[in-house]
Amino acid sequence: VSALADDVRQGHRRAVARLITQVENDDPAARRALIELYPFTGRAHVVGVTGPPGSGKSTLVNEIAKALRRNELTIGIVAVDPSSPFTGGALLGDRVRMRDLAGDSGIFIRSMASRGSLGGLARATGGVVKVLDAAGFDLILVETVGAGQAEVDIATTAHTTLVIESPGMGDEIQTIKAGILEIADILVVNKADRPGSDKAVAALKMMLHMGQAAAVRHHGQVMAVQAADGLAPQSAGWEVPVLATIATEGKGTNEVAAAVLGHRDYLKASGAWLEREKARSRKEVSQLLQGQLMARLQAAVPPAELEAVIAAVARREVDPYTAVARLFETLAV
Ligand SMILES: Nc1nc2c(ncn2[C@@H]2O[C@H](COP(=O)(O)OP(=O)(O)OP(=O)(O)O)[C@@H](O)[C@H]2O)c(=O)[nH]1
Ligand SMILES: [Mg+2]
Repeated sequence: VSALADDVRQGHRRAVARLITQVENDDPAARRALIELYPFTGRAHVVGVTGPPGSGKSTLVNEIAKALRRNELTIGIVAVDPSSPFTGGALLGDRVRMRDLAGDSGIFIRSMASRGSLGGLARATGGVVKVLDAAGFDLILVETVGAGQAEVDIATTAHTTLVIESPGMGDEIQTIKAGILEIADILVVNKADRPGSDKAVAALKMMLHMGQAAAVRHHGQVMAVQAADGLAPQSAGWEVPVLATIATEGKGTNEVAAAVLGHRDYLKASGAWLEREKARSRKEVSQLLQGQLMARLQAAVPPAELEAVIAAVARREVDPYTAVARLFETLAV
């Protein structure tokens, strides 16, 4: 076992920080360390926190972490910033906000900025979570801005997914997507000090109960819209709680922390924990396979040749099925 992996296992903060940097940079040394560390992962409770920009995710993560520290749990925090125009300056903001947690050896905070694609960021996030898991942190909070694929990705990485909404922001129409309700294990309406939060809580509860898949919020009003029925419940035996918080005042945040721990107990007792581990592993293995297959294809077929095949398909000289079958023969897998 390499010295770095060993130091990470013993929870040495500098080693943890160093390996995380290597993971972010996609350093080959990081892969070796993750291979060594993998047997020591799988213990941490991974909690994804997602929701629209500015809904209060970071403030809430800060408060949940504080509440869980009072239960003697050690906490890793990963803030993923997709560098969208909405979140410019979020990294600095997060650092300032989380300063009151700094200096606590039971907490490790890391902000990640995306340099490459969202896909690259998701892969790096998975690696960072493994590092913190192997380092012995009991619970890892991962904040991602709710932007399409990212929120779905986090739901696959996490055991527990928190979706944070905030009541009627301005005049724009906000939609609560069906996907959001499907991935949420715990729903939080933050900024309960603002008007419209009671309505938002009531609407979300109603949507959960009726299996309705979409709502439109307009001018602070919440209207449920009937969508395709037959929406599968998130998981049998777990009733998704809808909680109201004022994160800036620490109100309702103990209840959110309790719900997170309650969901962990539910997952362990019902066997759903293992199911989620399997779903995550399935996704990870298939992504790695796809990556390797693409790399092999690119090595075997020069780009110009691939372009020629694509052009031939476009000209109807060959059908795409036959073209791909021939490409695979070149691969000889
Ligand atoms: N009124 C009110 N403001 C809040 C509350 N929670 C957070 N805020 C404020 O909302 C703003 C955004 O909070 P953040 O915690 O940065 O939100 P976020 O979802 O992490 O934002 P991004 O990471 O940029 O998407 C900040 O100015 C917070 O102080 C709340 O409960 N009530
Ligand atoms: Mg944030």
